[in-house]
Amino acid sequence: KSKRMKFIICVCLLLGGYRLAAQSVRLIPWPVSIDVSEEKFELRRGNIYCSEEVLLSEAEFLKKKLEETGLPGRIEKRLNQRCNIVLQLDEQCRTEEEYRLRMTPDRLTVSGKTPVAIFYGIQTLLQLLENGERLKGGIAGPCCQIEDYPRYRWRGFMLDESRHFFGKEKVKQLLDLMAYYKLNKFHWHLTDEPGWRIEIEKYPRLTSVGGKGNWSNPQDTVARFYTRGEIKEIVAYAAERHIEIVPEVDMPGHATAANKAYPQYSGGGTPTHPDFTFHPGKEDVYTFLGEVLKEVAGLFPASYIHIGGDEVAFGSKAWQDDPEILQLMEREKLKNSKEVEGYFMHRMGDTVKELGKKVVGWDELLDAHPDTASTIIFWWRHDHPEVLRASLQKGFATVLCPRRPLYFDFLQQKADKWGRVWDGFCPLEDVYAFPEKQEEEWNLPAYSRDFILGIQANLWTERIHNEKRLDYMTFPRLCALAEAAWTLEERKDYGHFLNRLEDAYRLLDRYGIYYFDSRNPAAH
Ligand code: TNX
Repeated sequence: KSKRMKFIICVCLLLGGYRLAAQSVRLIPWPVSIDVSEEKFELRRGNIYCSEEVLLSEAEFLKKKLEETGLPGRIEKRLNQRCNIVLQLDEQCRTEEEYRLRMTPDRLTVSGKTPVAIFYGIQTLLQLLENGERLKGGIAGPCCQIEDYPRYRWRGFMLDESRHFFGKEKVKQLLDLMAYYKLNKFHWHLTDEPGWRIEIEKYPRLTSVGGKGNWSNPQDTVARFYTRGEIKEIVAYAAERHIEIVPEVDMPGHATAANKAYPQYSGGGTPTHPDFTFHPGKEDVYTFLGEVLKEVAGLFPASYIHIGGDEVAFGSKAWQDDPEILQLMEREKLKNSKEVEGYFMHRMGDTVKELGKKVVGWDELLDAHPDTASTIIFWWRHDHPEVLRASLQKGFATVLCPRRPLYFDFLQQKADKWGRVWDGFCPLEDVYAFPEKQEEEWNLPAYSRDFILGIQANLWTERIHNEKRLDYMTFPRLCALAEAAWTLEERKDYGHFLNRLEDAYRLLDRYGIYYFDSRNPAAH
């Protein structure tokens, strides 16, 4: 009996020891499987070998990052004794993004089926180095064997630069951090009421006139926007980090900035939202927006264009007594403004498809009955789970970005002073627990879950008037989002995550980012 007891105690100690060892390695997002051994690696330089030419850009990326941490790097032409980092394609991995990291004291090997998988292996490696033990002229840490792949394919973050404009350095910093935490879609909200932020060659007034003004200061006299050159630069920067940028041109509502530049396309609005809509009854409007989308499609290689479609009712009352819209209604047998909106979205959706792209829209787009094969729905109205159910039941690829808990313009706690509230807050813990915590309320049929493409957080910026505020509202919620998007449900553990956040805080300090500190959540 006592022998058996001893055996059980031994097993417990071993397992406990293993758990502790695994927990001493701190990664965000937490991987699918990790084994930590007693052996240690020591890295004093990176002699990187990659098995195929397609991996060269990943090797270059790694080399640059190693140099930033003070380790000299070089890319080796042939596999030899010196090579202590090996990147290699491996057909055994099942999915596109799945990678493996094998470590021995003298070699770290990252493998995967595709360059993107290798890229994620590199991010994991960089985190291990970031959190490793600093030696004189090197970094050491325990050898780990990791197998990893994401829970969701769409791991997104949206930034609204119409309400306030932040510029390319801030965007690049966000892309850096997104990549580090394995997020892969950057949704760029570039047009709305206060400002139009993307240069369109054919319609220069969109930026020269529409680019002036922001939420805090509508009278701002400087036009703030991205030139075509800057857009290309940022797209390339994101591509190096395997982030796809999804541009949004919001229509037919939220169109005020464009209408300020070209009043002939305005469909009117209300006293609180003047010139809020594009005019759905004028053919010229479809030509104008078709040209805009054509340029946008040329600038962004992503296979999607987001055409908005949200909150049109804020301005479409003005349509009710417009003679051209009444004519359109008669001609197309449309009964009300909602159907006019559907007609408009259909036509613009067709334009997007003709450009060879998929249509992305806010969940109101469902009312226009788009086709399931080429449309992605963004469910944002958290208080309408029936909309999510409808989207999934009809088979639409659906991205979950409900206001609660995924709107990062919403406050994280009661004490915070400046931000939006919607019958509650969006605390770190709720972001982390998404979607399991909410899922019970949605009542989704099991099969319909397969249509959930992924999750995304949205940073609207009416109340984000400077970079410091942007940082405070984004971090570390972005880390929680990343883990919610990547880590398998059964591997999530909030306590463990808070522990690992220590490393994120150190990194954010180094970046000079002003974040919400979960260890000391004072009001800001
Ligand atoms: C709703 S979400 C909006 C945005 C606002 C946001 C503020 C959505 C599709 N439309 O225009 O900025 O709420 O939280």
